[in-house]
Amino acid sequence: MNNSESILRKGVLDNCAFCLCIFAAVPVSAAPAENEVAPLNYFLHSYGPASTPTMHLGWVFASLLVAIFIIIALLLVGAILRKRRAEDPRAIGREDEGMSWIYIGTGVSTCILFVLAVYTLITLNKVAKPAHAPALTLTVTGYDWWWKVEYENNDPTRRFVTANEIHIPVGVPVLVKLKSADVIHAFWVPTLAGKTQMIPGLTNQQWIEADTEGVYRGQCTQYCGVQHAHMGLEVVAQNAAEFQKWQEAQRRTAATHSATDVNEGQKLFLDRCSGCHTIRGTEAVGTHAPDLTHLKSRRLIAAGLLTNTPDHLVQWITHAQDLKPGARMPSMVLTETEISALSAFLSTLN
Ligand code: HEC
Ligand SMILES: [Cu+2]
Repeated sequence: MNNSESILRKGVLDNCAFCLCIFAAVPVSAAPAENEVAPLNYFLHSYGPASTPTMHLGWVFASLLVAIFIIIALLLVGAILRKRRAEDPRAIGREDEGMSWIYIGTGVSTCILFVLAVYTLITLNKVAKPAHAPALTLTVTGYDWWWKVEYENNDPTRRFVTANEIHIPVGVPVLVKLKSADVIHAFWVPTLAGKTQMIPGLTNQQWIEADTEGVYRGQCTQYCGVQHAHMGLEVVAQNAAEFQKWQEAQRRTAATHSATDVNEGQKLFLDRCSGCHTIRGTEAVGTHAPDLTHLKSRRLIAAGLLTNTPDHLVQWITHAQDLKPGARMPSMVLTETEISALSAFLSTLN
């Protein structure tokens, strides 16, 4: 089994683990430590005010439904075990016998459903808007199968673009405008907020806020094609100083270097990759693939599929179609010398 196969298998296993976790839903009380990924199976936990009311609602619904299930199961078992009084000629029942139980049951269910409906509306209202005005606005656009992330600013020179990794400062609401470049996707970072659809031609919005520093995993939740399962993202919540530092670094264009192999790599990139990818500060201005200006600063590549190591980068570039079949990037055919020149160039994209 070659390396790319083993990586792929791990991805498949991750997905199975995710499905199992949905049903396991084990309560975990600790907040994720800094730089620890809060996995998707934390969706019954909340690390921010946009998701806390929804999480409470979820727990109330789940507890109530489990209680109702148990009560009904017990009643059913009771009814099955109950001995029929054979000597009673009315044992089978008159037509109207037991109707009062139907009235009581319907009445109780109606009251419970009414209370839940009111509680749901109150919750919806609570999460509709943040308590104070958002400190930051982002536009996230869904593509088959990755996320473009644009940081807005009144000053156009301070705007910048990145992909698949969203950084936010802790403790402040962030407005996220949601668009799609192709089909319907849905943005979901379960520990921070509910799901919102990304619909072509429409701009939806939602807000997210993290109470504690950490990395929160997100996922597309609207089936959008063959690689839907590998359309993940990460939200990295940082303290204000670190976030500012990150933002300043992202605003810079790519640094130029004079080493020969780096130059060779850059030429190769312009020839082979710039039709799709942008590297700000170079002539690469492609718009249908992730912006790679600060590729090295990201934790993961290919929308959460692989960790961002030099080895994985080479495997991705040469075997994209084995690792993520159907992805909108071809497996690039490159010689050993081309690979090392390209790697040298990519390693400068801090
Ligand atoms: C036909 C368009 C196209 C070409 C040509 C192309 N790419 Fe890509 N590339 C993409 C798309 C689309 C993605 C996103 C794939 C996904 O995650 O589903 C991508 C993803 C990547 C990523 C991962 C970025 C991230 O942050 O997730 C890297 C690195 C990358 N490409 C490097 C290259 C290099 C180097 C070349 C040239 C040798 C190249 N690409 C050529 C379209 C292209
Ligand atoms: Cu999807």
